Amino acid sequence: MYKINYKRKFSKLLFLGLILVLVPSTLVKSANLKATIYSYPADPIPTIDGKISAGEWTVAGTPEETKLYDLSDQYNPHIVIYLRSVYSEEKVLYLAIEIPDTLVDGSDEFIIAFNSSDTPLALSAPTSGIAFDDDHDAKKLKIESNDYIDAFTSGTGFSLNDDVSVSGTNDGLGKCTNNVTHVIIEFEIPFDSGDSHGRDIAVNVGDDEEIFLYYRDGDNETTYSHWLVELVEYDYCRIHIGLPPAFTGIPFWIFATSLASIFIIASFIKKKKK
Ligand SMILES: [Ca+2]
Ligand SMILES: [Ca+2]
Ligand SMILES: [Ca+2]
Ligand SMILES: [Ca+2]
Repeated sequence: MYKINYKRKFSKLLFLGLILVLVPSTLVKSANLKATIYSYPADPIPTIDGKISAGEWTVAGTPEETKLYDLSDQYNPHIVIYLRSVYSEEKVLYLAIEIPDTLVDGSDEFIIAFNSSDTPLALSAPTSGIAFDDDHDAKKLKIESNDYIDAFTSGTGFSLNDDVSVSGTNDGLGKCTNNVTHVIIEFEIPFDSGDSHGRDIAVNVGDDEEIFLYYRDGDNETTYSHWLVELVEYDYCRIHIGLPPAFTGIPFWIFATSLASIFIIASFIKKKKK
């Protein structure tokens, strides 16, 4: 009589299950870190009005650049986004983002997705095409109406679920303006809102947080993102909450004062020798 080998059958099923779980994430060939945005202690605390006022973001230094690619053809001209960040003692993260766009349309929108779980931010799923991985915190800003939406990735394309739709809370604030050449966006995001329903980030000073950017330029019928469709890869940036390594050892003013002192002493010795 033919006997069913349950052990063998179970191993086969387990193997198949593992393959199904692994396939979507392994389709992404690589994730490329393109820029680290250091978040500096705020001075002053920015006003979230979508305008970069004089002196408001100076402490954050030169903006970091990152490219976003046309989703329909990554070899079409890309756009370059500029990012700056500061944080306050009240544990709030601030971001200033500049996106080239000359005309504001009702369908223009920006998404910043945070890697708030340990899986890759973006993936290529065989059934739904390109997509965000699910359950990552994301903040969306509708450019024309200035509607800020605290959300999280759904795992289907670039669509998001609003935090409030799952009993979460709308945390943070976002505002923008257009200065003819660029859309200027300012965000304030709490380090840790405590909203687990909304999959919100939970960070502290010294932490790194990966981000993936998306911009829909509706009037140009073009969608830009960090996604490199043809290469099945994606770029991402990292926000480091705190100063760059060069600044963490010795504060710059101590370094500058020490250097000046050495110079004065050396000149004095030189004069004496004469
Ligand atoms: Ca401002
Ligand atoms: Ca536009
Ligand atoms: Ca959220
Ligand atoms: Ca939330």
